[in-house]
Amino acid sequence: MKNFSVWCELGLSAATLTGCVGSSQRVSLDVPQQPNVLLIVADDLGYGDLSCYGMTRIQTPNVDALARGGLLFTNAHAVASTSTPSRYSLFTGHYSWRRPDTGIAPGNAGMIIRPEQETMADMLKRAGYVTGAIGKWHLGLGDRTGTQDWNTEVTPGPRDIGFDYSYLMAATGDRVPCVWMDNQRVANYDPSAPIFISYQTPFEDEPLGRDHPEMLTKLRPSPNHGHDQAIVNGISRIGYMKGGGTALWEDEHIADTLTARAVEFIRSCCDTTFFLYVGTNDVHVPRYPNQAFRGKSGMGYRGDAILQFDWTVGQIVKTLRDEGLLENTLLILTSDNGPVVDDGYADQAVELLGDHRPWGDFRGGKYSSFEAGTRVPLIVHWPYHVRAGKTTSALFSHIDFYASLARLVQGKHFKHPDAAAPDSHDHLRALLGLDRRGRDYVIEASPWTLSVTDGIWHYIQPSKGPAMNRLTNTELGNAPAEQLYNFNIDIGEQYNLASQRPEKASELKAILEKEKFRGYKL
Ligand code: NG6
Ligand code: CA
Repeated sequence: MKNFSVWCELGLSAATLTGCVGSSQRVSLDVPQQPNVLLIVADDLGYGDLSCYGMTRIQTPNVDALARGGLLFTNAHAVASTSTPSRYSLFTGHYSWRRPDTGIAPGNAGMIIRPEQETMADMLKRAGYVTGAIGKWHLGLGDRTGTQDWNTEVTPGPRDIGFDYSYLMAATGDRVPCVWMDNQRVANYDPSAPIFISYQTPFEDEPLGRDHPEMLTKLRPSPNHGHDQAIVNGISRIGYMKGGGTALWEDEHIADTLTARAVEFIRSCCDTTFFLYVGTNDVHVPRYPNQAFRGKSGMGYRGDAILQFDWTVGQIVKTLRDEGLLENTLLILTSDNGPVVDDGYADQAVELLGDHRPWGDFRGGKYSSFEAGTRVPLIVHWPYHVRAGKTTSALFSHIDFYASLARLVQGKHFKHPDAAAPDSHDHLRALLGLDRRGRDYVIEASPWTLSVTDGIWHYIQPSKGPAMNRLTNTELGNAPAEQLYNFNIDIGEQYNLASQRPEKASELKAILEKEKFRGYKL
């Protein structure tokens, strides 16, 4: 009953809940139970990449249906404009920029979140949830970088930070090892092909993409991006790899593999409350979608990968519906960072982009301090409690998932363990569409600097970083002087008002300084 009181405080109604539909019967519960929590994190999916966010070039009907049945955020933010720091903060409620070691992780990185650190999965597990992580990880596995033995159990791992079950890509599709990790062991391990990984030295007799372009039957790297080392499945990667045999993944089956695992997990949790994180590989490079989607968007593999992402969402929702779980599942769909078009492979994303704008009306993209770096899609769907078909401009940050979910499942008087999620605040009311304002400000991190927005003004701290990522053709927002933009009159961040509005610049700078000073260390 403790959750009932939480919901009453929030002004929500208690109703009869229809529980899991087993093979033969429908169970009616007359007290509310905690919702399942399903967090779908797309990779590099931009604010403008979904039709419910105004895209017209291709359609994402499954995501759009979620938006129609739930709440769509127009001002939601990832913590950082790249994956590792973004996901680190999402899971821990600790700003990645407080740590020097949360940059884009190599595939052989040691586990960045240490077992003693609290995560969202730990918190939900304590609240009685069965927890799972499926898909893209990119938070390191094992004790120390480069010391893992991939032929045995790799530990520590997700199990040590709250996940009962995991089925993961260690890093990204473009980095070795190119195998699935099933509960911290290589899935379908092939004993005839032991696995060795190095990010320093090539293995003798293992052909590299840079020397053997004729072996790159599926994708070739874009000039100067690298991605020309180990060849797996006709695609060259970052890093060196030997072995793997029949355990090596096939890129065209990454989406269906992780979708099948997610469907299985949901079905297996029919009688328990669950938390499932699904990190899709779509729409990260290398983009080599399933045959069912290749060539279907007319925008090249990037567009096809968006269709594939939408399919994954559709399969997950269908499973929830079929199992009678959709009504009481809090489904959150978002992206880890802003979009990028050419991120390393000649997949025609640039040539076929046409008038599609993955970044919406915002400037920059992945890697950037400009707004498109972290302003991401966010849809919240929970038929039992979230009103359908609403849009909210509440300012929301991934940093607050921990505290908001803790509030939901543990109630107001729950005390976090010491040092848990120190930067996370409870914005459950905004997350559920009951508070139209949300946060007072959001801090955004790029690999070079920090910025802060109050939803109208955006202040970017001076930085010595490059102005452009010339490889990806992204404006990074780095400049030696302060920048201040006003979204009300200049959504594309073209007019720097720092010298006209010094008092506003100082006000936002002071917020950043104060946050930096708090400086929680773990
Ligand atoms: C970059 C890679 C890019 C991508 C990114 C990580 C180069 C030149 N580019 O360093 O291809 O892998 O890292 O993307 O190596 S993320 O979405 O996982 O952060
Ligand atoms: Ca990403």
